[in-house]
Amino acid sequence: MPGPRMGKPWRSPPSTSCSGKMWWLLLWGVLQACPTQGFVLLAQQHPQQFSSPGYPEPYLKGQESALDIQAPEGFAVRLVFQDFDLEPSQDCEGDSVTISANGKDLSRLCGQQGSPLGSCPSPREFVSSGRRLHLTFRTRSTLENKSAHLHRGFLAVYQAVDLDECASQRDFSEDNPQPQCQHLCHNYIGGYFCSCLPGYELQKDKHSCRAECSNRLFTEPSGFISSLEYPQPYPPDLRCNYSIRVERGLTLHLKFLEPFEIDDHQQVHCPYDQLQIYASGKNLGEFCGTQKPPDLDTRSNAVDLLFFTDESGDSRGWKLHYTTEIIKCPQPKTLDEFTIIQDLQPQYQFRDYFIVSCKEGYQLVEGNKALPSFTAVCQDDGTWHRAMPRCKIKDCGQPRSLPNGDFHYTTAKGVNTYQAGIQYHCHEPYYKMHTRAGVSESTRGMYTCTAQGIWKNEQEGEKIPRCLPVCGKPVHPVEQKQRIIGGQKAKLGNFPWQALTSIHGRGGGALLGDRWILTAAHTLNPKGHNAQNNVSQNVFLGHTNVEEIMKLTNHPVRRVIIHPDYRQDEAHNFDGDIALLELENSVTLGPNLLPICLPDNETFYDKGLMGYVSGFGIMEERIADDLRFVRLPVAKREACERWLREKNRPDVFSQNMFCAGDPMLKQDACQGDSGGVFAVRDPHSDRWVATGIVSWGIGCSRGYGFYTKLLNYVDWIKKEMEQKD
Ligand SMILES: *[C@@H]1O[C@H](CO)[C@@H](O)[C@H](O)[C@H]1NC(C)=O
Ligand SMILES: *[C@@H]1O[C@H](CO)[C@@H](O)[C@H](O)[C@H]1NC(C)=O
Ligand SMILES: *[C@@H]1O[C@H](CO)[C@@H](O)[C@H](O)[C@H]1NC(C)=O
Ligand SMILES: *[C@H]1O[C@H](CO)[C@@H](O)[C@H](O)[C@H]1NC(C)=O
Repeated sequence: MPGPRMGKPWRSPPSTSCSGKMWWLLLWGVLQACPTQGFVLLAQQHPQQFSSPGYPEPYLKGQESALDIQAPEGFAVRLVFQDFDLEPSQDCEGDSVTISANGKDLSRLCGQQGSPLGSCPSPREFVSSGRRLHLTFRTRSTLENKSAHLHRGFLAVYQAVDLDECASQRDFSEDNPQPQCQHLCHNYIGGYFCSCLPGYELQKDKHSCRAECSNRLFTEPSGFISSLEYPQPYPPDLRCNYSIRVERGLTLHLKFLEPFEIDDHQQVHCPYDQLQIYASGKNLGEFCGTQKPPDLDTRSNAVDLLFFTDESGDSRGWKLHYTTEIIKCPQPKTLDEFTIIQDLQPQYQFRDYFIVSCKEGYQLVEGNKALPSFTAVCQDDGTWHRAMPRCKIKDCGQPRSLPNGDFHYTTAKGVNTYQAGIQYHCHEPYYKMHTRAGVSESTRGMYTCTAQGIWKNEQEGEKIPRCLPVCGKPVHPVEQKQRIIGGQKAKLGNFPWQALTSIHGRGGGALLGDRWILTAAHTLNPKGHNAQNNVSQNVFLGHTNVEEIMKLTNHPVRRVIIHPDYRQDEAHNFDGDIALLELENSVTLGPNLLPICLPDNETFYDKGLMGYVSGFGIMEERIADDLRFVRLPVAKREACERWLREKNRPDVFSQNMFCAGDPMLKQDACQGDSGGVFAVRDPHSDRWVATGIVSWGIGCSRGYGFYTKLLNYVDWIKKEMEQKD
């Protein structure tokens, strides 16, 4: 830091400082007598001449005059005698020129140039130590008028020359009034300035230096920092703050050198002087004593070293070498064996990143949150911006429950995680799993918890199987060997498809699947009822006793589908006497509630094939309390036609009907049995098949009964049942 200028180069023109009689002879410039103060000559940087009074004529004896030559601030006066001729005398006690500065005589001169007598400046140069030079010219008065000894006096040149103020600094003398620089002095023409040694600051007085270290900044990537005067004792009362600031992403390493010495105390930790180290504002420790701090990787690009000293002590201080390195993040470590760090690097530094994934069947989780992906970036403080996640095994959750079926675990029970296995099965024997051709139920029902966390079947994927009702497989089929005369009470489970309807009076029906009732159209729209009355349809299932069956749920009907061929207004035409009731809810199948199958073969209508007709209809002129059944053979079509002709009936016996019964036997279906089915056991498949619907007859228990031929309507039934409303 440049110091103050102690003087200004003098540039103003020479001027007189008083007025009076001209006394000295000046060859250049103007000089006026100044009786009270004497003369003052202002020196300039170019040389000027002056001479003794009267020069070069001999000077007068007995006179005395004084003259001051003054240089501008920061300059000294240089005086050189060009011609000198004074009367010589012992010690110049006679005539003399005395040069003094600061009140001290520098020289007394007399004699002649080239003469051994006297003390003559030959040629002699005088430079003032300050800015003034005082000159006295004295001649002794004498009685003799010795014109032979006349002397000329002197001619001199004066000028202002630079004063090297710093010379006095180097050559200090007590009587030198020049201000001292405490540390360093720098001279320049016309002045000087002071500066301080590193670590010190020039004070307001511009001369003194004080240790200044409260705000030192280091930005180089490496360097040395030491306490002041190191390894000499550090100054007292320091409040130093050495800050190192390097680029983001770099870490500063500190290495202390020997000697390390800070005033210490045996018991108290660093009570006097201490060195505190902060990295990114975090205290790394306070140090003193003679044990140097360990090498430090600060993991920071901003380090502050605070050094405090008290008023005493003579410890030598400390010195450190700091270096920088790009910051590194700790090697990422997985928290479990299922976590995979992609392309693991041997080292990660600032701005590097890593990606984490999981082994198949595992899911990234952070806390409780599942993550779609994970990336962590190395931050400028050497930490990862995100903590390592975990990999949790994928959980498929509770398997979906299978309507009318169930599942069991093929792996650990209740464990629904990756690779767990379950096996669905349907409630046998009432339900059977729907499978594609050639696929076994166990294959169709096998599900595995996949890596995606979804239960999947190998072929069908997520779709769970369906349990379809098993038709025509009563658990307690009717005994077929018995010979039946007249009607007979059915046992529970003999005809589990049997429905009791209450629409326009009592009727029958049969369960198809687990949601449909097959019945006769005329139970809904009876002949003779001209308008379609808004009547309620009650459907009961699951028992053989009327009272009991009514206690069970009434199955609400969602939809009524009457075959379009049915003609309610044609009293003698029961063609198309078929209808379907779709129940609001599926029923749960069981031993007393099972569907019947539909026919698929004309052979079911072969003459003599025995079938069963069951119903809650009228038996022997009264309403039955229980389900009863009769066993009837399929009759020959021609026989029935003939029988009708004989009776002279106008009734239509269409190809959509068949007849059954035996005029020789007194048994038949009757009113109230309408809608029930003619059930045949198919010996090939061991299934019970509904081949007909109880449709019409002539009286009860007499001759033949007429049935809707179901085989003709199977397509229609299937179509309607598949249709979703
Ligand atoms: C030291 O200097 C740094 C940089 O100027 C500053 O951030 C820090 O606060 C200072 N510490 C103290 C104790 O003054
Ligand atoms: C049948 O009754 C229901 C309410 O029970 C009514 O909303 C509907 O309009 C009636 N339909 C006819 C044709 O009367
Ligand atoms: C009908 O049944 C007979 C005898 O059981 C059989 O030979 C025939 O293939 C069956 N027809 C159909 C279409 O199933
Ligand atoms: C000395 O000489 C000068 C002229 O040279 C003369 O004027 C003066 O009167 C003399 N003085 C004496 C004391 O003789």
